[in-house]
Amino acid sequence: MCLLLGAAGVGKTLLVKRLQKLSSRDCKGDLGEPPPTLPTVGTNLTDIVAQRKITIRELGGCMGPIWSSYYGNCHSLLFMMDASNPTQLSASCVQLLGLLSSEQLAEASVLILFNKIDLPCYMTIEEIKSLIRLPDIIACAKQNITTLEISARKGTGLAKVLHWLQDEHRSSR
Ligand SMILES: Nc1nc2c(ncn2[C@@H]2O[C@H](COP(=O)(O)OP(=O)(O)O)[C@@H](O)[C@H]2O)c(=O)[nH]1
Ligand SMILES: [Mg+2]
Repeated sequence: MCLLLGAAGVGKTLLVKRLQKLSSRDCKGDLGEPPPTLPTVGTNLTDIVAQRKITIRELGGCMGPIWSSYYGNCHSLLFMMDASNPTQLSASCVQLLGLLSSEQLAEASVLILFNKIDLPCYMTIEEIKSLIRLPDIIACAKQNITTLEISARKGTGLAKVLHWLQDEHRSSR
């Protein structure tokens, strides 16, 4: 099980739809137009077949208070932030610190995704790093943390997300 967490509207649903398309046989590198998404009510489960079946559970930002009830069998964690929204970044950072300090997630591998880099006003990873002091966060965390800049809309970086998932779930429990 892979958990996908992040504030509302950062692009989680679009990401899973894109990953599903990307991993399906009929996608020959062409993602096409981004499919419409509706705000997720509660939680959303999606299976992706990338060599083996990986189930991604999206949990909406407003479910933050009960995120921890899903930590139990979480092997990997995707944490998504909106790189075009500096005000939301700091709030997301607080949520991220909470996740990283959770005992139940101590063994999980973490991929932090900075989405929406297709927007003209997005912050680069360097800017975000200094804003939320990312190097300190990574140095203090028990987990293995990777970061990626992506655009779920344009498809930028999504192949790397899929590879990360494949790697993490290769010898999965
Ligand atoms: N410009 C841009 N918009 C995006 C991107 N990813 C998602 N969106 C849009 O952001 C909105 C919220 O997306 P959604 O996947 O429902 O967010 P969720 O609440 O995190 O599940 C939708 O209108 C998406 O089309 C992206 O990479 N770039
Ligand atoms: Mg959603």
